[in-house]
Amino acid sequence: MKLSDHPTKAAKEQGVGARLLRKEDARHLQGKGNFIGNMSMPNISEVAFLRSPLAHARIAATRVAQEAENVFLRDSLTGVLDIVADSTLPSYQVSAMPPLAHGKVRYVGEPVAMAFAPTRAQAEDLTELIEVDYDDLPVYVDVASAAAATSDLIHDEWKDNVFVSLSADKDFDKLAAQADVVVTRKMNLSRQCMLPMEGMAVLAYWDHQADQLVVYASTQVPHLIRTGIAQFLQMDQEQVRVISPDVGGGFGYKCVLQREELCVAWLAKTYKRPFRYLEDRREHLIAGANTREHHYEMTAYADRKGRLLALDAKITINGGAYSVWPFTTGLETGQALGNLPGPYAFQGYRCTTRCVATNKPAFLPYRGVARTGVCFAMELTMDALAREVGREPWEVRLENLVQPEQMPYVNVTNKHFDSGDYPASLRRALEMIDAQGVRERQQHAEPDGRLIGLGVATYTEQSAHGTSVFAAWGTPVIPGFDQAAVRMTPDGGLEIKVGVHSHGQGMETTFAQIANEILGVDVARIRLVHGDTGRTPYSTGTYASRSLVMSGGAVSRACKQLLPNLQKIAGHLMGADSWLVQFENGMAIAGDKSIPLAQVANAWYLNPQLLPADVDPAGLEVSVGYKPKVDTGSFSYCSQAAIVAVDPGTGSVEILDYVVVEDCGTMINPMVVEGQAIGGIAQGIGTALYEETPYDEYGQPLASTLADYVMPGATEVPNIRFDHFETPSPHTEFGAKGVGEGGAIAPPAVIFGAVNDALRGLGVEVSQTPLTPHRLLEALAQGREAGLAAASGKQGAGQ
Ligand code: MCN
Ligand code: SMO
Repeated sequence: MKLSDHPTKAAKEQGVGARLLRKEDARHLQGKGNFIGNMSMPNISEVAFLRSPLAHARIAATRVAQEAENVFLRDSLTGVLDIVADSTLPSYQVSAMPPLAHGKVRYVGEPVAMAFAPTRAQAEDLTELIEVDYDDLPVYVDVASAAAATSDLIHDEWKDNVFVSLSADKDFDKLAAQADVVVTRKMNLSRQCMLPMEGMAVLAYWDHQADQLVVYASTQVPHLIRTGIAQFLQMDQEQVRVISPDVGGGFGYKCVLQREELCVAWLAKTYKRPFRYLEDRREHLIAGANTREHHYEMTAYADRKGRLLALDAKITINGGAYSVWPFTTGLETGQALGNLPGPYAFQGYRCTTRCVATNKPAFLPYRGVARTGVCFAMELTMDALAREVGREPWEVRLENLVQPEQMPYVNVTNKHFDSGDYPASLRRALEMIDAQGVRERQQHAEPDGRLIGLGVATYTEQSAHGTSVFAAWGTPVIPGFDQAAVRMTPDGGLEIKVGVHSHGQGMETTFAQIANEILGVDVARIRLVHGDTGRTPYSTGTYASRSLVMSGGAVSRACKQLLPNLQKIAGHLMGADSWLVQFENGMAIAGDKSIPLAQVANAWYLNPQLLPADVDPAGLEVSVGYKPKVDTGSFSYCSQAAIVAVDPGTGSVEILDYVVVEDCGTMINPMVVEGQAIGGIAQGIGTALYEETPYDEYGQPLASTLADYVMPGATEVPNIRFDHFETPSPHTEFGAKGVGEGGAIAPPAVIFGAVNDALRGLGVEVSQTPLTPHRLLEALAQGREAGLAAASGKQGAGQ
């Protein structure tokens, strides 16, 4: 149903589709957020960690000075199990991640010991009273050396340094043999951090009244953290309560159980008083997990028009030292293998994807999860193919995109694209960016000597993928249904409880909009309760852009379930037929009669003598579970295009214009959707141009402060222009699809495409993120050398 056709939509300014300001912003703008770093508690101790100075070494001996109290090594943590994230994937090798390093260290910054004291500074001083003797081991920084190693493996009991490898082959040989054109390219993405504004944060204490361990954790997945803490501390789950208060960004960094969280929880369990650990920026940059490090070897087989027949790909992921709980290295590997074909309709596919262990921090899912890498590889391959067949990059894409009349479409990796018009989104993006105008502009030299280029990319964003997909990725925890508990208050307000967590996505507003759409309660009178395992239904939490579809879907279902009883009570009170009753703007309305919703609620709770005899005793409070009919995920899609100016003198790249044409089905709040995309694009620009954690040959990280780890700021993010399509998903409530990660998927593809377009006269192609001025100048110099060599070769031949 189109929004404008909705029966009650006309009167609504708050329901589905409204551009409502976010409710949650007021407290943040006033500095009144409730973050773990702001909390105070009597007798709290602050925790510090001693971290490994070496990337790979055996711990030969440890000595703790006699005066050092409250200092802990692995052996002192009695009753704590190593964090083990097992997988059902056949090739998977399990890594046990001890809460503190045991026997050996596997990356620089790995926690080796912990201390607590009244202040963080004192706790840090205590860690200096611990001496560790290390015996160096060979360090594996890159995937090639790690994969080749046969001794001194990162995990002693493994057969090689490979976490997991997956492969697919669908009609590859047959279709590749029909190709007229073959194009081969390599692409590389560097390691980077995630850098939420707030780093890891955990505060734990013992609640004597409830006889419970209470853990405040800055997390996207409070229920999973509870499950994990109980599992690895060997406690019953009812003995543990996890609260995720205001969280200063997660982006994937906070969807797993961290060993520091487990250590602090153990302290509170053991000493029955409060402890806190706050990761500082330097710890995050060095030892916080990092992401994105993918390597691609791509070969495309196509006909003369650039129609792709088959694709051959080798993907290698630098997975770091450990597999994280609960998502494992199988998640990134499976996502890469399955999503590489993108929005294209080719039929022949051969791909192997390996995740290799190295002496770097564990690899984590980061906004976009693998799809930023696969989109980069796929789109640069499309660009290369276009050049090979002498067509525009968008012409070749239009040739290959899944067509609207093919929807729903099952692609070569068995992804179920539910709905949409992919080519139309690309055409609209080209129109908005004025592709023809750029081609004309490129005919003339720019007055400032810069080179202009145009880049485009189209991608699908699998969102809210559920049971069958995670089961195929073999993760130890698999999402199923999500619930929402909805209760009308006695004065006609609404309380909604969900197990997901909002940490910037605006769910306190958008979920209220969903409830308003159905029950007509003013958004200001709707309270979203989330982030507390003691007060909310179980959920595996917020990741995979699933919260709206899953929990939002449950909110919709729960509100709908309240309707019949509300109608019955309201009809009875008004003397009207219950089926006639509608709810709008806080009123129950039947024809020309109306009463405030508050009066209906009051009758149920406090004046039951007024209720009809056949009222449902379940009342005005329900808990409803939901998952979409099809659990393979709803596929949002998007085309992005950009114009860049490349300065061949300085190697700098300026983004002159950036357009986005996205379709996430029905939008609950278009302003929130745009905000999500802009945030993601800013992060994608970071991946494309700035962010990198380089390592030296000893595995020492070379960017440990924000002076050497460069992030895009306001001046690097252009004004992003939008258009929206709204093709409802046939499978979800309101036809909405997830959108939280999408923005971050395309920017490296778009920006590199644009730079390569700008450089095409110079015979240079760039394909390694981030495109720093240094890398760009190096590529230009190589291009010049190659050009000179070719020219002198020709001269030589002529003489
Ligand atoms: N939305 C909407 N209409 C749609 C789709 C979504 O109005 N058709 C709204 C939703 O109601 C919600 C927001 O957009 O308010 C994002 O919804 P959804 O796509 O369901 O994503 P999640 O809420 O599950 O958020 C997770 C996703 C992920 S996986 C990462 S990583 C990420 C992201 O969200 N981390 C973020 N966006 C982030 N934004 C902020 N500010 N901080 C993070 O840590
Ligand atoms: S990386 Mo998002 O938490 O799936």
